[in-house]
Amino acid sequence: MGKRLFLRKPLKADFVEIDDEHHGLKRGLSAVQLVSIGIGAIIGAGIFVITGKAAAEYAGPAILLSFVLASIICAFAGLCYAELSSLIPIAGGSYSYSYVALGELPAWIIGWSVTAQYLFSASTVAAGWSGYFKSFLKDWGIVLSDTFSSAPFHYSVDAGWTLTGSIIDIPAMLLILCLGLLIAVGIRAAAHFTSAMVLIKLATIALFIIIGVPHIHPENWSPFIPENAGRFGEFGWTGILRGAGLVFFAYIGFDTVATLAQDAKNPQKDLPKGILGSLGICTLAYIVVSFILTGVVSYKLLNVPDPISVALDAMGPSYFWVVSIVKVAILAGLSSVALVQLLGQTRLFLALGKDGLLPKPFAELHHRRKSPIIATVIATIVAMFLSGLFPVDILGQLVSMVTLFIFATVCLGVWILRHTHPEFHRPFKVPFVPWIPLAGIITCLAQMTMLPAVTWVQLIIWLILGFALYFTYSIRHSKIRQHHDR
Ligand code: ALA
Repeated sequence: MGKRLFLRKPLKADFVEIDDEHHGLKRGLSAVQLVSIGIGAIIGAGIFVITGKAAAEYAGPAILLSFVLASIICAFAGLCYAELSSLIPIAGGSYSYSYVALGELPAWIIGWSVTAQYLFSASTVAAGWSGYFKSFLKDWGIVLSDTFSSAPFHYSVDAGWTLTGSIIDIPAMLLILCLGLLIAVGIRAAAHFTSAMVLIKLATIALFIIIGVPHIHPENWSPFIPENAGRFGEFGWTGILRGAGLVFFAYIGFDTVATLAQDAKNPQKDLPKGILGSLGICTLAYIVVSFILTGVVSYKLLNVPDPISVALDAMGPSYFWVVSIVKVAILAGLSSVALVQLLGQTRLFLALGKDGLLPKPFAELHHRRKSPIIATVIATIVAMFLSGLFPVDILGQLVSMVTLFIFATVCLGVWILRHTHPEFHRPFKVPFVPWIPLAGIITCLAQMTMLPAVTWVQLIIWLILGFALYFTYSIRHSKIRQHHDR
């Protein structure tokens, strides 16, 4: 029994499908194109939304150090992703890598965690989108009632879960609904529009920097590292660490570059350039933006869903047009990130359905549109519900938690496969094994311990649900088991 829980997908088998799905993208991607795709997938609610809460509650102006810390963890994990995706070029990302490296049960746990990552991050970004949408409308004299445009629940370490008086966040839900419809009609190409968004996002950031600099009040940076409030994670050095756990969300998406191993012209050289290049550029952008943000307004004012708006509004009415343009660009950028996350979820459901770990309908394609229609409907409904009810920070923290967990497993996978399959051809190899994978595992686990206790509770509940589903359904329908028992 124990052994069968860890049945591995062989690397070369009839039922391991080579991933042709992402070949809608041009083959022969250069390093520059990879960097651009990475930036397109990375920049989103992390910088535009979560930075505010992380600065206001945990790190103060030192939030920029949190960004640096988080980027180092991502660099370790990014290299490990690159090796696995070049070695195991099949659909499903980290779920599939773990199926080959670690076996079925760990793969299910990862697949289930990636489900949380995608669904919750699509919802996080949608909730962030709603904040900017309201702020944009307000500039034009249209005030949406909070009752129907923000989450009914709020969580803080001091007060625990409280009711906000709102009922539901309808704009966030509508955004998810529209994206779900786009995916349902088979508009996979829409995902590629993320790379087109790169210029818009970078231009937005550049504009924010240019108009922000003259409005900096250096006294807002003092003290740069606010004194610890007497509790772990509330300012001081532990606050920087906890802030890093939160803003880690801002870097999610670079793993997309790693999944393009088959499309890169020269994976050995270009993948690390793509991953580290996009991470490097985003780190720089994040540092400068957070520096200016906390310089223009006091970090204490940033605990809102649209912190960039707070800074822009503080610059005065003469910037009205620029402010409106920046807000529209942020709305467009956030929509594209949410789209990619939701799309990723439908693909993952498809992979889990094909492997028999989720019911068959998850793997069914619409006869004409060839898109996984049931998977799309389910993912859309769940994400709508999450984005309508929960606040950005709670959703974002859970996403950071599960992503760190996934990254640690990916790093472990590299190490294990070097031992079990040293003979396989690896178009890209992580240097200094086992040190880099080990550093990845340790830093991810350390970062997980920095996140608030409530996030651990959520992770544990999510994993218990996953185990329950596995032992009641998946174990009896798994394709690989049926293949093995034949
Ligand atoms: N990194 C992405 C964002 O910040 C998920 O929205």
